[in-house]
Amino acid sequence: MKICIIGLGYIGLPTAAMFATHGHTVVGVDVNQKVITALNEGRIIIEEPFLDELVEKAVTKGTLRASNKPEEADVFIICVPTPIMPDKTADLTYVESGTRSIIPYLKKGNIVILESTSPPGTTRDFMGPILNDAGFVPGQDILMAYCPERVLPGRILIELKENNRVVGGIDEKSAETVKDLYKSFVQGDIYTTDATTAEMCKLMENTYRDVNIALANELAKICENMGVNAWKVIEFANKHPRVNLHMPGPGVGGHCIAVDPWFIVEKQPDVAKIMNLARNTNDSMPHYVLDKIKELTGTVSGTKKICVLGVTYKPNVDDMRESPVVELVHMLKEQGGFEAVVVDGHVDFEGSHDRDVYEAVKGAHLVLLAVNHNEFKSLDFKRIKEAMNLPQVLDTRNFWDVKAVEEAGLRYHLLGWGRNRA
Ligand code: SAJ
Repeated sequence: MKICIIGLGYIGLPTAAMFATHGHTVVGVDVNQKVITALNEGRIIIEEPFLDELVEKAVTKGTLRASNKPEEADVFIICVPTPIMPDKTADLTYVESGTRSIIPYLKKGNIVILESTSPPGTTRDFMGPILNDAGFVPGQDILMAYCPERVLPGRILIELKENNRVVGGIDEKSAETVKDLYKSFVQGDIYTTDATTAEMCKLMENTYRDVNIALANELAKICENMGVNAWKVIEFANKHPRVNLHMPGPGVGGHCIAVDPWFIVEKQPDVAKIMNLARNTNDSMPHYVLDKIKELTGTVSGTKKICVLGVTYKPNVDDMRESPVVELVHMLKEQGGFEAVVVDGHVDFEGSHDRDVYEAVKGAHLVLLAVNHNEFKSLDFKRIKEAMNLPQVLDTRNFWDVKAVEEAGLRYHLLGWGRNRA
């Protein structure tokens, strides 16, 4: 089939490359000229394991190319962002413009698929009427379905292939046809249902994770107050066959988990109470860490230098979207009295990319381990201790070995461990 994919971001591009290497011809459409130029030269501009090779293979084979506008095809897949607005409701502007952009190229019998994470009802009640008004009755003139992605950045290509998927059709024929299409590269099971159920499913997967992380963050605060180590509680409680406590941390980032629960809350604000509270609990974590930083540097007179290790929303990715660490660094600056020096080779945040850890810790009053990137695992703690003005670390990820850190002469503080308050 000829497939036209609208949006070549973290999901659209890998999906395009998969279809293009599994028997289909793909044209990817994006508004960003840099993405188009790179792709047509067989290159990519994001960091994702194996994606560069796959894209190069497809472009060389002639089955994948990019353009700045849609063209006629058998299938249209919309993979655009659905950002969140200040009032915590979904901004469907790009879903709308993406949908409208395909209308001039649409023919009867085509398949239209939405992949973007969207509030329940978006496919049937938002996209459907736009296409209907343009003369294409969904289910009658065109097939239409919602088919959410569920991949983890850093493992996108593996998960695109191996994960199970849900396809929500506007009718049964749409669901079955789209299921067959994705079978070209999906090795996991594909389950079919209606579009709104599939939308709710996608949102609930991330909400489940968000609520569980909030529970872990609440536990971390409780344990700090009670002189207990939350990480030990989690480790041992998870030995129970039906318990899977998540991990505390400086907050929840990324464009999925920190956003998706709001898309359910916006539809049912009076009912979705736990989801709302969990979001607010996780959003409070950067403030909580800020208070800890203030506490640990309270004795320092003059500017307090904080060396922040990691600024991405999670380890080993080059993505800073909704990163709680970015928020924390901004808060430190707004406070006054703090100098924050960030080290992160995955992204360039105020010079973080080329900064050396041992240079950055010089004269610092606290090292904050904010993101557990692999390269921060085995540092020379003695060297760090010698360079610092106040030799102490705050580990927000339970990443370092307390003994190794303390043997080097550094004081070790762990988020969620109230050992000094026992
Ligand atoms: N985090 C914690 N504690 C934990 C787990 C995560 O604080 O125990 C934090 C991370 O540090 C990070 C944030 O949560 O800031 C989110 O990271 P993540 O690895 O949990 O998830 P994402 O946002 O990278 O990807 C999620 C995945 N959803 C689920 O695992 C249910 C992925 O499968 C989805 O495809 C993706 O959202 C998406 O696109 O919706």
